[in-house]
Amino acid sequence: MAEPEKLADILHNAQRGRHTVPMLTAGDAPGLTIEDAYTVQAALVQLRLASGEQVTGMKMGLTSSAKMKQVGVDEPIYGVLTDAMLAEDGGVIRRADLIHPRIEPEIAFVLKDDLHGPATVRQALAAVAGVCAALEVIDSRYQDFKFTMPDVVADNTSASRFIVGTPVPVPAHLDNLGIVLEINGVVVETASSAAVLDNPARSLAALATMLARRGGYLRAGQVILSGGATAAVAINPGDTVRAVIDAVGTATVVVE
Ligand code: OOG
Ligand code: MG
Repeated sequence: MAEPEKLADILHNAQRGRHTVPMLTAGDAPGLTIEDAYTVQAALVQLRLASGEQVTGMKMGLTSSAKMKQVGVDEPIYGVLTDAMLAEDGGVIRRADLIHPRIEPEIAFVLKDDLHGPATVRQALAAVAGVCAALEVIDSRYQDFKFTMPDVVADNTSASRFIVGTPVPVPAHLDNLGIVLEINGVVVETASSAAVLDNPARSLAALATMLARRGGYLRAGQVILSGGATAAVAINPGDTVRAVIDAVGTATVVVE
């Protein structure tokens, strides 16, 4: 592989310059493995930290068949969330800051304790302070939003913006909650929380387990996105987007 720092630079510059780049596997790093890709992702996050951002959470991706089908990649992946990606619930994001953004409704967890993997669903839930409705804005740095699994991992799993609603205590059952994505009051996608690995708490446990393989863990206070339950939808200036999740609540953002 080319130097991870060099590959991270390509993606960092694309994000900051709001332009796409060819897939790394199609040019600078044809033999990029998943393992290498997580090293590139870590270097990419370092570039953000060096410019003053702080890690505030993590995200799972490709945890539902709707998402796997949309992008043609069929294994869960994870990425890192920073404070610069967080938009306020009910707040505004600017289309002009982004490349070709898409939005998806998710269930998020807020942790009250550190969580080390490998973890069971029960252990994962024991570390949870609350559950929130969330929206994730993904914005692949690759042309036409097309990538292989190592490419999307290196690109911090397309992470761009996220919005979390008010946390509520963990509902008794998380495995069959209705999830609705509305744009300008019109329902554009619906799903059950079962779409996310049968239960979004399983996604949280799987994340802790995957992180443990690289010596990482989840920290108290972090927000964890469990993965989109529906396909992601393109957003445009003027859109008001809302995720509505049974027994959990809502998260809203306005695109200007
Ligand atoms: C990769 C990110 C996937 C999710 O929730 O499944 C993701 C992508 O679709 O660009 O965030
Ligand atoms: Mg997502």
